[in-house]
Amino acid sequence: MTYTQLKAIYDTPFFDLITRSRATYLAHWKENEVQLCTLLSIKTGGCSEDCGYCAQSARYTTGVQRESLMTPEAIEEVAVRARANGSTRFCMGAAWKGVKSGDPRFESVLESVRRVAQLGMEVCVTLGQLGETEAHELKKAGVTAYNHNIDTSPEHYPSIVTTHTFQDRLDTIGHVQKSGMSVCCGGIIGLGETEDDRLKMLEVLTNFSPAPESVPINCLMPMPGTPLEDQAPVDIFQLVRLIATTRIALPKAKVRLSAGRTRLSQEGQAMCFFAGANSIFYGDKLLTAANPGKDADHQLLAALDLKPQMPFTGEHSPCAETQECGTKMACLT
Ligand code: SAM
Ligand code: DTB
Ligand code: SF4
Repeated sequence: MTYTQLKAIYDTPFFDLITRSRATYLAHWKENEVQLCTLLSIKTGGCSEDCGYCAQSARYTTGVQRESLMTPEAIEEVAVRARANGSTRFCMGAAWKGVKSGDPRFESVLESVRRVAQLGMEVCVTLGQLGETEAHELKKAGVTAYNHNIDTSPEHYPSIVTTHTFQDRLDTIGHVQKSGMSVCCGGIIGLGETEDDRLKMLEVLTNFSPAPESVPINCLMPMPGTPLEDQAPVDIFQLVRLIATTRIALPKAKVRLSAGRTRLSQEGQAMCFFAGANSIFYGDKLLTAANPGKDADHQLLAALDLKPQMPFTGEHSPCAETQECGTKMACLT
């Protein structure tokens, strides 16, 4: 789609826009089902890059403690718990510029992927830049989707990051597409960009071939010590408009209401789900930033009659804590 087409959708009167996006959602998705994804930072902090929003960049003093790469055993343990708690997607993130085939750390990530892939969840990784070889190795190990966000418009990108380019991001996405892994790609709003920048970002996403499998929409978590620490929260109606426009433009993509939910009201999140968001990160931590805890999400989804997406394999397993099952929220407790 072109920017002009997207702008026409985005500028539709608010209630007409969300009515249309809800209809698009209903035509393509199981009604009222939300995918729960667990995020795990498998290597934290000390990153060479200067992304202005990120607490893990070594260039800023943010209070994030550097941690070395987790072992496959430790990662597998967390993944097993995530599955028991109802997650159907497990996403492993690493704070580094990129990965190289043959590097022992990359070999260790491949082993972690092989283990998680056997648990019957979607396996997602976000490891920064990669080439064709690395993409094929990840696909072979069992990765379903590679998360690599374009984050903002091509025009705004250089004001946020200077250590790599927007084109570098697109090149990695090209290698992921070639390997057969799905692309999970979205962005962040609240970086000081305009609403037009957001639509220009969406224009790039809608022109991917194949279309992205999922689109994370992050609202900036302003991390102390980063250049963007003082950014104001995003206007909720602008967020809902963007989600609705994304749902209409990419009807088959999972639209993930990602970082920043701790700064949204429950009513705001409800509007995002109505407008077509159908996936969230679940658990009290994102990579380093806060996320609403399990209890808050349990309560929110129950209040909205939203059901977590059922696991893909085997029986609906009883909740790890209560060993009860049978209600729509049992596995979330
Ligand atoms: N290093 C890899 C990369 O840059 O692709 C993977 C990890 S990186 C932390 C993954 C994504 O998290 C970023 O592209 C960005 O969209 C999101 N992110 C990072 N810090 C954020 C923040 N403070 N608020 C919202 N989203 C953030
Ligand atoms: C994405 O788009 N959002 C997630 C996931 N992909 C890797 C990361 C959000 C990070 C929020 C900031 C933090 O936790 O440090
Ligand atoms: Fe590094 Fe990724 Fe953070 Fe940028 S977003 S500083 S590449 S971890």
